[in-house]
Amino acid sequence: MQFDILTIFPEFFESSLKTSLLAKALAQKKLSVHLHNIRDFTEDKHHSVDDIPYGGGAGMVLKPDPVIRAIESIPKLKKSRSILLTPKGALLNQQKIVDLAQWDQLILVCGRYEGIDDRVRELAIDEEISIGDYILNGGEAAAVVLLDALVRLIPGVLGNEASAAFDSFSHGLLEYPQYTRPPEFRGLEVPKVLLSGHHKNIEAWRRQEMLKATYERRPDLLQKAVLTEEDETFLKELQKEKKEGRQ
Ligand code: 6GU
Repeated sequence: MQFDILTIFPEFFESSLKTSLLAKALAQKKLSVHLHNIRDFTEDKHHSVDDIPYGGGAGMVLKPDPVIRAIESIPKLKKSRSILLTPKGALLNQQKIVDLAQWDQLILVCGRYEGIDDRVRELAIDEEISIGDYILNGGEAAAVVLLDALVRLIPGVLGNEASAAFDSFSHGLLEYPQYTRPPEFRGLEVPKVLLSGHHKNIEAWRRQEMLKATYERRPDLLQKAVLTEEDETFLKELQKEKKEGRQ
């Protein structure tokens, strides 16, 4: 998978690309990332990437010409998609990450300042993505989020191929709690079942913990989760306990 990232702060990406799974995927050539500095595509004397907004108002707007020139300079692979990172975009979720993993090339345009001249979107953008309902100073942090989530889905990048498929959100439930040694820490014990070696019981306990966590923290996720009859029975019990607890 190839990423072409358009930004006025290419240095923003340095530490992420040198770290952990992203570094490993780059070294294994399972991933390539090309950083394009929008400022390199300016043609005026001062290399300005922004200008004041027509109609007035605070802040600066990214000029269309350097951004469009930067996009046009990138050699396109067959399955290529251009994405503008903006708080106006569709909210990112794991399903979108899975969909994006099908492309050979993602061109990520990082917005900055108060915005980007809207003609860039009209001329050169296939879709717009936001990573949440809050405002970042620019799309760079969002681009790192996209990269980080996508690299987990590239075959052969995760040590354990199974883990991406069993992540939270892949099955629509939050994860069960994890423990490692020691068995007792500051008076808190690891749940006995996990030390039992009884795989069936461990599996059942983990499933119930996933259901509990999701019920308590993100009940909205339960609508879409794939649940067994046993799961439904357990959830009804939880509901009953909660009601009785309130009385
Ligand atoms: Cl993609 N960009 C900016 N500037 N702010 C955001 C965002 C993106 N997603 C959430 N907030």
